[in-house]
Formats: sequence, C-alpha cells, structure tokens
Amino acid sequence: MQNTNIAPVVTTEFEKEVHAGLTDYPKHLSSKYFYDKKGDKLFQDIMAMPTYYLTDCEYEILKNNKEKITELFANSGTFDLIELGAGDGKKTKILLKEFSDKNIDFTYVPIDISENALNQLHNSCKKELPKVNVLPIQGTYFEALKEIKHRKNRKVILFLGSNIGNLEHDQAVGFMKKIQQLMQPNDLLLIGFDQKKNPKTILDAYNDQEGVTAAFNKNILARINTELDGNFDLSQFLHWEVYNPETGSAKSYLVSKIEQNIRIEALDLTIKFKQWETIHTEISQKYDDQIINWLAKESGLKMTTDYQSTEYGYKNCVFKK
Ligand code: AVJ
Repeated sequence: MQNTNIAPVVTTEFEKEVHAGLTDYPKHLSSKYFYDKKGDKLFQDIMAMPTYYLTDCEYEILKNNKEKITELFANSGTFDLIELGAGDGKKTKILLKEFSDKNIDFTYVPIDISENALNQLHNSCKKELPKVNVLPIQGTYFEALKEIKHRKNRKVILFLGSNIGNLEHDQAVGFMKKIQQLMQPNDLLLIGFDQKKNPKTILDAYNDQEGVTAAFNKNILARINTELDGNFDLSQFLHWEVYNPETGSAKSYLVSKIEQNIRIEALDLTIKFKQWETIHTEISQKYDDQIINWLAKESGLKMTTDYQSTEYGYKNCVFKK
C-alpha cells in the first residue's frame, strides 16, 4: 500500500548528492555540479585567464603536433573521433580543421551532458567546418558510448583539458578501464594530463585575484539556492585552494566564515556550520610520469606516444589496448 502522507521525497541525482554531501562529515559536494549556464560561462572566463595556463598549453600542443596527430589517427582509414565532455570544442577544432583540410574521412562525435553546449558546438562546426560530419550525442559518457557501440568505425577517443583530474586515482582507473573494455586493438585514446609543476603556478591557476574561480566554486551554492530553494549567503563562505606537491592533488574548498544554519527547503533540511567548517568541492589532480604509467597499467592500457607543452608542464598521452 502506498503512503501518501510522507515527507518530501528526495528524487534527483543533484538532490540526493547535496543531501548526502552536506550531512556527511567532513562535508563535500561534487564539482560536476559547477556547470549550469552560469557555471559554463564562468569556466569559459577561467579558461581565458592567463593564470589558468592549462588551456593555452593544450592548445599549443595540438597546434604544434597536428600533422603528427593526423598521421597517427588517420593511418588506417575512416574513424570516429569521439570526444568526452566536448564543451565548446575550441581546442578540438584545431584537429577538425586539419583533418578537414587534408580530406580525412572521419565523423566527429562530441559527447556532452549539456544540450546547450552541444547545440552551440554543432552550429559553429556547420559554419566553420562545413565539410566535417558531426554526430553530437547528449548524455553521460558511458550512456553515450553505449549508443554508438553498433558503429563499425575505428574509434579515436579524446578526453582533453585534464578533465581526468576531477577524478581520484581509483575513479580514474575505473574510468580508463571501462574505456579500455570498449576499445578494439586498433582504437586510440588521447588524454590531457596537467603535470606537477611549481606549486605557486598551480595555486595561482585556481585562486585568481579577480575572484572568477571563487565565483565558479561558489556557483554550486548558488545552484542549491535557486534549484533547491536554499538560503546560502555566498559572502559568508571563503574560496580556499590547497595544493600538495607530493601527491599532486589541488583541492578546492568552501570555508564557512561564521557559525551559521542553512535551510534547503526542497530537501526539508537544515545544515549547521561551525565557524571555519569546510565543504570540499573539487579535486584537480596533477600528474607525473610515474602516476600516468601506473594508471595505464592498472587499466590495461599501453602508452604509445606523448606530446609535451614547451612551458608550464602539460602532456597529452595516447594509449592503446
Ligand atoms: C575542467 C576539471 C579541468 O580542474 O582544472 C578550473 C575545472 N576548476 N578552475 C580543472 C576548474 C577550477 C578544471 N577542469
């Protein structure tokens, strides 16, 4: 029998994770929830800042190695260029343009959770790269990969931007293993890894003076306010970045400046914060060769090539099964 007198039911993934993360100790929220329309825009602003060196490094790598990459990707005929978390595709377009100019036979398959980002990318490709076949798929990575399982083309999978850094090592291994299982012996996987470097450079990249990264981090609280009817006062939280040069993990926190109670109406929940209590919101892992080789070994992949940026250590590595 159904009980109709129950308290508000926790339904969406967002609601469930906010509830679990804010009632846990220490508190945490997932960085995947930074990205609504406002968050997408803030991340674009971050990428445009000189202190956020990652984008420029990867752009340079793709630009400087586009001929070699074309050779590597296109050496055995037609393929699907599958991009996980395509975003605005700005860096990928270097490759798309090169392939298009060389009349390479391929289909670009951008995968993204954001319908809005995908539509914009699709439209801009139609305009700027009319010869390129585009097959956008909206969804999570593995849902989308399932959808294209029947396609016979050789797969070249891109995971750029050091997005892998948002995963803890065990999650990264799980992720790479799942991709490995979907790969055929001829398929390739290219991943962008931000490298360990001067700790100051890393802190500056995640703690800009303009406060854009702080706003990006706090956007998760703004989303709870608008989507779950919360009453977070964003000015009562401090954006705090830590980098551990030994482990290579950069972590973002929100720190409560005062003792406070927060109401989240949609969850019928009151959250207590002690003064200086934290919410962990993001990990941006930095890598070295040891870690990358270990990740590859654990997930059953072999590194075939890697490309390096000239400044501010960044690498794009190509893996085979
Ligand atoms: C998109 C996950 C690669 O961790 O560097 C930028 C997100 N966070 N500034 C990163 C981010 C704070 C970014 N990734």
